[in-house]
Amino acid sequence: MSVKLYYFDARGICDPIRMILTYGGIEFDEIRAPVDTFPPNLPTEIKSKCRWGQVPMVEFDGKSLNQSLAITRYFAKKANLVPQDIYEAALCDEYVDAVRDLMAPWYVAVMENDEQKKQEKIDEARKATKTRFLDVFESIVKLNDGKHLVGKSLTWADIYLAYIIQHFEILLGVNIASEHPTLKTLSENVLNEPNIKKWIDRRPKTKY
Ligand SMILES: N[C@@H](CCC(=O)N[C@@H](CS)C(=O)NCC(=O)O)C(=O)O
Repeated sequence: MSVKLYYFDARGICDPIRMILTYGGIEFDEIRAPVDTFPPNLPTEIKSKCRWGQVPMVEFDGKSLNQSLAITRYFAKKANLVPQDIYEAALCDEYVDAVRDLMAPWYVAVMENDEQKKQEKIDEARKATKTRFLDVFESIVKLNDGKHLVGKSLTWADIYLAYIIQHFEILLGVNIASEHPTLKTLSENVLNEPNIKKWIDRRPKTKY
């Protein structure tokens, strides 16, 4: 399988795809558009290839796939990171959707350029996400096996959550799971999984 992955020169919503491809031993080539502004502009030659005018997009076997979660889930299936049981698979979908909802207030802080206001936005994001998302995720993992969100082995939902915790730590210098020891451990375990670590060690060091 030869995979061509289009995105910006950034981690963004694409790095979980790269982590899962590496975890699954699926080789991929990347087309990385430059990030000169934030938010960045997608060059027309890439935009025109994408069904919805946005990246990430992948091409393989003469086909293309768009929308980050569809792509992430597709390669997660290939890499055996989606449970066979359809309820457990749907729980993974639910948790990934919740991680995406959790991201919104943190991105407000990322977009703020004034340092004092950024700190206020970080505090607001902490308040907005603590009880609604992070406490809930913490108790889901505790009530499960203490190590995973779903079942007893790694799924793409664990990878998504761990990735987002790390992403905002890099972007904002804050550990969004600092008050959630179980999530902190889950995240460290996922990011230290040897094949996932392989990607983290080799990925370009980008701001976003
Ligand atoms: N729902 C889409 C959102 C994709 C998206 O927002 N892509 C941004 C980069 S993170 C993009 O292509 N921006 C350039 C543009 O819209 O021209 C997904 O999850 O893939």
